[in-house]
Amino acid sequence: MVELWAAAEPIFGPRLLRLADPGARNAIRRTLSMLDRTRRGDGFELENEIWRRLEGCRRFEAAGASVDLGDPREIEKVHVHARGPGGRSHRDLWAKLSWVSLDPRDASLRIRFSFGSERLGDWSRDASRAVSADRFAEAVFPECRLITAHRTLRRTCSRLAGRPVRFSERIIFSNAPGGGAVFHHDAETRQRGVVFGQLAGRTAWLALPKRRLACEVVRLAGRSSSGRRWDTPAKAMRALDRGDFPELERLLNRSRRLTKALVAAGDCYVLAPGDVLLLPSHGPDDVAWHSVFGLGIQPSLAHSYGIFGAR
Ligand SMILES: O=C(O)CCC(=O)C(=O)O
Ligand SMILES: [Fe+2]
Repeated sequence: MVELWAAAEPIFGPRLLRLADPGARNAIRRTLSMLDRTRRGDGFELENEIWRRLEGCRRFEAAGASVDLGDPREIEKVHVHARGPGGRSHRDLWAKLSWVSLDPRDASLRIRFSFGSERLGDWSRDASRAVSADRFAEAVFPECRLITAHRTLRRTCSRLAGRPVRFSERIIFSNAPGGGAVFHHDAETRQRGVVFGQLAGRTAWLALPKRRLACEVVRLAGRSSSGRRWDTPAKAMRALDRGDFPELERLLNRSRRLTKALVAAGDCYVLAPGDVLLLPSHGPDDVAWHSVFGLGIQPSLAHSYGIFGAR
């Protein structure tokens, strides 16, 4: 496993999460029904839902709701202040509900927990406020504990990261059938990887280290008319970074040839409830790239957390 992690290979953990627990089952059912209400509209407001879920919890104080008109995918952002122990408080923690895709046919949703200014990247600079945002996520969605309180999973991530870890920048994903995320990576400063836990429904993943993906790009398209831009692995790595070549985008996200080649090479994972996928990230070139598709006929539910070194 250590070798896979070092090579930025995804690590699949089948049937790891304890979904039989009745509390967890109820929490998952409740969240799926909340996401259904979001899709239907019907006057659903995340703000009301959050305050209902936090009733009697004195650690968080309402701080309003907003919508970023510059982000076409955002539906609603709910802000709170946290009352910390010893009077210490953390201001402007938030939960942001948005569509995953810009494609109106894709009803996939996500809820991200973070704090402060998104555009200024506050999340990357304040570990103690991040821990408050993690607690906020856990207070609203107790099913977080399926991952955060999983001793073996936590121990494994710590062993791989070489130090104790915290799970922050939490995102809840609900992929609609046929919807999901195009090829991307999650390399961020200080983020050592991502842990993704499937709680309901199924998702299919194409996931592999960027260096191997670059080799596939060369093999399948390096001799095409515009392929001179990616006819060596080194050039393909840079082309992947740029992300603005329509032909490369088509190959990555719309080509049967690439999908077939990756499936044949063992780079496709189908995640069922209870399964976990770890996506290592050691830097911009040594990171697992991935794309995700919702399977089945119902929207899925999953949690995805950034893995960070704990202080
Ligand atoms: O489930 C999705 O739509 C995307 C998941 C993902 O990219 C991640 O967890 O890093
Ligand atoms: Fe991702």
